Amino acid sequence: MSGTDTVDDVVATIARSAIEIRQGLVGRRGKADVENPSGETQAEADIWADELLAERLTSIDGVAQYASEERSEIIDCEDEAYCVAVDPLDGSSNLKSNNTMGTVFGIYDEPLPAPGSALVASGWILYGPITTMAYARDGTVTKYELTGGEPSVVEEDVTLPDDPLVYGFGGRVPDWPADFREFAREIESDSSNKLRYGGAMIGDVNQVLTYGGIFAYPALEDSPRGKLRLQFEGNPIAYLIEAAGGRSSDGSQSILEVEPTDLHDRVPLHVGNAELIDRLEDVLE
Ligand code: FDP
Repeated sequence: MSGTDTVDDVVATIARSAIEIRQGLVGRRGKADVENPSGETQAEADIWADELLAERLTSIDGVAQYASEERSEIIDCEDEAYCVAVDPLDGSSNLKSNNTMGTVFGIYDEPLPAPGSALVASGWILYGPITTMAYARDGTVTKYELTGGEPSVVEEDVTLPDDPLVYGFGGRVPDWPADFREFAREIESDSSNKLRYGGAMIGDVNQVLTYGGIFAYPALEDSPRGKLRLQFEGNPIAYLIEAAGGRSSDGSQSILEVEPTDLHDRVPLHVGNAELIDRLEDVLE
């Protein structure tokens, strides 16, 4: 991962920066008294991590655009090739309690906002007991451990385990539409399934990648597009889970097929083992 093309350079830069981001969280756990384009109060660390990634990624040859969940406008660069969308700190409300968080990235070969079908690579960093990266490119997923030097591969050709084990659903239960509630009850009542919900999408999706199962942040009664952002969260997660043999859905189609209308569009997100997403789509029909 030392960098042989623009995509490699982008991923190597994010992997290196992740170590600094992790260390830089110390002293930056407070609120910044500013809202992001989705109306959420930003943490000091959200803004800092976004600025650090913006500066580094826009200086890479071949990067045409940088966009982030934490800024309203796209940064246009002089080069024309790849457009990078990041969620610099996913799950930053976990900063206060010192629980898992992540960094999510998608590399598109079309100007943003772009559909997930324009992704050429995506991945996430997980700030857990150790720092790891899951990375998808050319239909395969690789897991790395990051320590600051060259990322070390811990698993190649990662696929979702065949027998699903875990589930995690975001949003308040009373806010779920009746059909999603029915699906959730069905999953909960199967004694082979265990609840895993930590409040940071990346931590919860990484559980699904590791153990098999399903993660969803569904449409809500008063927010039919759910909470998660299509460019920065939905598409990169869907691309990786599909590359690992799973499925993604916005309720009726792959998230990668959703046409964006705005950079900060939201999307109902459901990802996991194909059989569970098939069942979900049957119930939501
Ligand atoms: P956060 O607001 O802390 O950044 O991306 C948004 C996100 O976290 C996801 O990581 C997480 O799954 C979800 O929001 C949590 O939302 P709830 O507090 O509604 O459960």
